[in-house]
Amino acid sequence: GVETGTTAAWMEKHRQMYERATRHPFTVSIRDGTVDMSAFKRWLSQDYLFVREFVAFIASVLLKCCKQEDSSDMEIILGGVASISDEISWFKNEATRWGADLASVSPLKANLEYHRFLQSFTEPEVSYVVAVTAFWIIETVYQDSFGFCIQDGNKTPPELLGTCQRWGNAGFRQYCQSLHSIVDRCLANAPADAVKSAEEAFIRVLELEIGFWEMSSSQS
Ligand code: HMH
Repeated sequence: GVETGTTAAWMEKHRQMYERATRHPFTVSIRDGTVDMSAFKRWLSQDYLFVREFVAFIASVLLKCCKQEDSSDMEIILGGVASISDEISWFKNEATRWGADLASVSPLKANLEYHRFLQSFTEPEVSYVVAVTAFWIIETVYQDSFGFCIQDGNKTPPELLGTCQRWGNAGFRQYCQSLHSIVDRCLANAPADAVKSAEEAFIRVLELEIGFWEMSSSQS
């Protein structure tokens, strides 16, 4: 039959959770044009803090990649490092536009929980395959969520199209596909215990992403 990667099997097995992360009422409300703008601003400020933590995470993935015998994935991951720099500037501009004060924002519970998860990857004991799996699914949840907001039939408010395009554009989709290929190749060569840890990280990211949308859309 057709050869499918390990990630395709996970996507099947955890489909419901993947749907909850990528078709969350918050992002669907952006697509429907019914989004509560105070929720959007909360998401924006909280995601700025997330992205600042994400820098150290990507750096740790890059470091693990460079320590591999075959470091040919380096260019793709460096692309992620480069785009995060642009992303931080984008958040600052966007916050100004929406009147959100980034200097005074503190991370909410779900965000702190995500920070702790990201920080755990800086341990040298965490293998490259597990880290790059987490990296791929973190980026993919945003690509799929915001990509949906710019697909046919959307009623996304024009002032939010820039946000959706940031993660929904073709270049970002291509970058996620490159990460996907890396993950499937690494998993194909990984020992069973590493594959198991990678699947656990995959599930944990989905849970944390759901929690992040929940935090953004509901005042708690
Ligand atoms: C919470 N997940 C979260 N924020 C992001 N910016 C991304 C994923 C994608 O970079």
